[in-house]
Amino acid sequence: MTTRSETRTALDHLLTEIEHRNPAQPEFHQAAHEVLETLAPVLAARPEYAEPGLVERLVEPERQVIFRVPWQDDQGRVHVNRGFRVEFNSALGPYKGGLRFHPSVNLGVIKFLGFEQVFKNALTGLGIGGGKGGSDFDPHGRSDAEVMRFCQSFMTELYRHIGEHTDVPAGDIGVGGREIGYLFGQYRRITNRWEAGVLTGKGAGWGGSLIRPEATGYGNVLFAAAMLRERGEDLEGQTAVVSGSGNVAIYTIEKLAALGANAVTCSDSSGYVVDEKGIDVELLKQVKEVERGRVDTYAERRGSSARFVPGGRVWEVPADLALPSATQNELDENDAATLVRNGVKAVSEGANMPATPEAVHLLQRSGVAFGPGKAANAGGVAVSALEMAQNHARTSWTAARVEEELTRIMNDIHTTCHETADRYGAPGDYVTGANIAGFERVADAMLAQGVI
Ligand code: NDP
Ligand code: 2IT
Repeated sequence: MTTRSETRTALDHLLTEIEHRNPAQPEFHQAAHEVLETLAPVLAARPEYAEPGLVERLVEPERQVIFRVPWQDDQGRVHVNRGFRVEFNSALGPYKGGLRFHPSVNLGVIKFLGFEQVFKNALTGLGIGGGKGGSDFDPHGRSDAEVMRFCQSFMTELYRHIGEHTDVPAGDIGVGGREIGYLFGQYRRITNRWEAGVLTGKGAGWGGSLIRPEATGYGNVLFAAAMLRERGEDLEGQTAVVSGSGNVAIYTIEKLAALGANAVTCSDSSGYVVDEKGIDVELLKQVKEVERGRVDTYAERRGSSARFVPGGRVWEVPADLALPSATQNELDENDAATLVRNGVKAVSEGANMPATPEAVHLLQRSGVAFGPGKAANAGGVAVSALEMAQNHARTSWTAARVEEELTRIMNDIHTTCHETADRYGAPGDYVTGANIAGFERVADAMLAQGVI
């Protein structure tokens, strides 16, 4: 029988090996570290998981594709971006995960996102493997025509790697309904197939699921509500700080309001808005989704209740809840200390890995309920899997039915994480619960399917 300390030593060796074999990928190292450091109890308790090579296979993507994406801007100048698709693990189903278009994208970022996705998708229980992709293309300030040409060029290479039974991309930062439309159009043209299930996040009139745009934000609020319920509280009357002002942030703010809470902030990379009356989500949608503007425009239009703080971080605004919904490592140890000082009760991650490891440890030590992204933001990919199910059945469900399923799935994920944490001696630790529960599902499938 392997002891926990022997297991921990083996995991430490593996982490060192991961850093050597994957140089200059700090985000991937961080994601691997955050998962592996919680697995010792399950590896020690269940000898089948300590089988040589299992964890080593789990941290190595099944396939990684990098390609050139040339495109012409409106002046006819040629630009060359880099495209990525990392197909991480398909033990539970076709690779599934979004595409991110942002100048910070590189292989390490896509690998961290793909690795997280493997566990997240397992937690949904819906038969989807994990993958992620994207490009260092920056859509800010680009015309619709430029974005279209970029998407067409990107798909002209990507199409050969994806398919409804192989790999099913969707949106992430910088990729929303507009981009999915252009990508789908080019896939359909190249392949001459109406293969609706090859991409999710499509328009509702041509195969998209109702509630997919809302699903990540709504799901995160439902997860936060479940964590509060566990402590005998609910959302009614709570104040929340939300970062970001994109897809996830907008629908987080909307659902908080629907459940009686009040989001008082939103942000983008230029700074944040604090709105004493609570963010007016319709105005935010108009500025961000219709006009593709910035949050300072929201503050200008909102009147005296709102103020734009250039360069600041939303975490300095006192609140009961914090829902980071912008990007990785946007909430560090100092931010966590500020939140704790201001009496925060729960932090639930809408973004992927927004809290640094030091911030997570500080929040947990301080008794704050902490929902890790791979559990709390799984509602988006869960409804993507429901979109695939509707596509395969050539049907579409009502919004009420999708939302009912989303609610059930988020509550199930909460219960699974909570019970798994209890079972492995870490009560209330959703990070350990999510990692171990996701790991068990993927590892069981990998063991059953042999060394591949
Ligand atoms: P959007 O592109 O719709 O919005 C992103 C928001 O985050 C914008 O307000 C953007 O501001 C801000 N942001 C992005 N990068 C940075 C940065 N480096 N520094 C500061 N602010 C930044 O993306 P989403 O809302 O879809 O995604 C937000 C997060 O949620 C990501 O971590 C994503 O991986 C995660 N997520 C998304 C899901 C989905 O279904 N869309 C599902 C699960 C998780 P600016 O415009 O100034 O860059
Ligand atoms: O990080 C994520 O889970 C997403 N960007 C959504 C992925 C998806 O396939 O819907």
